[in-house]
This record gives sequence, C-alpha cells and structure tokens, in this order.
Amino acid sequence: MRIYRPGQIRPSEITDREVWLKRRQLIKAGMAVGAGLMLGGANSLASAVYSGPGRNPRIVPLKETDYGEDLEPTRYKSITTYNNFYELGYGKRAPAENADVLKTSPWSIEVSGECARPGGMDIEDVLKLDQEERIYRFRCVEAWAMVVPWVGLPLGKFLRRFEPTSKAKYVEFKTLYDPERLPGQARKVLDWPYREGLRIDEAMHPLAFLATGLYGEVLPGQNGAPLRLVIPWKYGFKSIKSIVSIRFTEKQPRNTWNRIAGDEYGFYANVNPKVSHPRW
Ligand SMILES: Nc1nc2c(c(=O)[nH]1)N[C@H]1C(S)=C(S)[C@@H](COP(=O)(O)O)O[C@H]1N2
Ligand SMILES: [Mo]
Repeated sequence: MRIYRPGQIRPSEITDREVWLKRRQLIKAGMAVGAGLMLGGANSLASAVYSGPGRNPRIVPLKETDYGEDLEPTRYKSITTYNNFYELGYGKRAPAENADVLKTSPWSIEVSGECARPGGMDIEDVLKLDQEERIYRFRCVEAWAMVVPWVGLPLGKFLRRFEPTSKAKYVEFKTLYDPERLPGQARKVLDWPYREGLRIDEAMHPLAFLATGLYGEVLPGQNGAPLRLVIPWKYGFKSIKSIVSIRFTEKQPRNTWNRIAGDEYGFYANVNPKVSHPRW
C-alpha cells in the first residue's frame, strides 16, 4: 500500500470546507431533487435547442426530463472552473487551465468481468445510442452543491447491454491512464488510474447516470470528458471522470480515496449531513 505523505494531497482537499458548509445548507434541496427523480415523471421530448454557452459542440437531439426544473442552474463558468481532477492539476482552477491536453478522440470504453457480453465500445457509439435509451438532461445538486444541467445516459441501461451475470455484485470504474493526456499522472500522488466502485443495485438505480455533456453541449475536459459518472446521492469523489474501463466484480472493489485515506473515505459515501468528516 502506498504511504500517504502530507503536503502532497491533503484528503481534506477533496472538498473545500467552505463549500462543504454551503452544501450542508443545500442538502435539503438535494433531497427534494432526489425525491422528484424517484417519483419519475413523464419525459417530454425537447425540440427547442437549449441555449448553452456555445463553447463546445452541441449534443442533439436531447430527450429532456423535468427533473429539477424548479432549480436555478449554476452558471456554466462556475461548473467548469471550480473542479477536482488531480490528473489535470491540484488547484480547483487547474483542471480548467490544463484541460486542453486531454484529447478525447480516439476513446473507447472496455466493459469486462462478470458479464455474458464483455466488449469494447467507441465513445462515438456510446453517444449514438438509440434516442429511446439515451441522452436526457436534468439538473441535480451535485459536487460543490452546484445545480448542474447534465446531459447523460442512464448507467443501468448502459450496463445491461453487457448482460451482467448473477456473480456481478459490484461495478468497478477506472479513469484513463495516460500521462500524456493526463499529465498529473506523472507524479505518483495517487495510485493511478483513479478508481471508483458501486454496488450493483446502486449502479442499476434510475438516478445513476453517465454524463456526456453539460448545458446541452459536449462535456469539457475538466468535468471528466468524454464520459464521467454521476451518482446524485453520493459525495463528489464518487463521480469518477474520463472513464475507460468498467468491470463487473464479485468482490467489493477498492476506490482511490478509500485506499489513500480509508478512515476518512468509505466505500459507500452516501450523503449524510449528520456525519461529519473526521478532521474537518
Ligand atoms: N479521475 C478523477 N475523477 C475524479 C477526481 C479526480 O481527481 N480524478 N476527483 C473527484 C472529486 S474529489 C470530485 S469532488 C469530483 C468533482 O467533479 P466536478 O469537478 O465535475 O465538480 O470529481 C471526482 N472525480
Ligand atoms: Mo471531492
């Protein structure tokens, strides 16, 4: 096991204290969104083009949901300039400044492990998935308590294409390992590649999704292009970015922050405002 050396990454940096405090106030709002999502609601097909910020190619067509309709979305600039993505630098602004080096083409996702149809899939094919089962957008209170108008596809539907077996009790995700495209990996501050894990029922839950875009446009690098996980009821660090590998496993996988600071970051990481972080 790698020894954690203070002064490199402080686990407390995974979230800012100030932001954390704000998030506690917003937890209630988050719960409300969660409840709304769980109740479901008829999806309406969006014909109008969403007035996005115009920086990245637009994702069309969109199947729009009404989830979180009552919430004011956070400004695009805030969502894209205050990030954690250590492979692109260690300050909150660094990922936005360094995102250019993250080339997302070519890109493929390998699905393996306990499933009947393992295989690779090019990101283009992921983005082209039948409209019926693909892109929708909704706002949710996520990392940093922002209200994010994500574009994404349900994780469960994507995973079922690979026919997980009864032995698939967990799902493990890995970020790309490529120090040229993710130069932060040249420094051994984390045990690269970044990893995350979910229990299979969490992964199959209708709220869990793979994000491919923001504000109706292709996801910027700093937010985890071309594909990142979003689990609205969990803390930010579960949202693994720039995924290349998904594996069905029988045993519970270790996730990056649990390996480096197991007493501070557990496997489940469900939002619980009653439990304080052990140090801050
Ligand atoms: N590959 C990778 N994924 C990652 C991280 C990272 O450093 N590398 N940071 C995590 C943490 S701690 C948080 S809070 C969220 C932040 O997501 P955001 O920048 O889109 O808000 O990404 C998570 N996913
Ligand atoms: Mo975080």
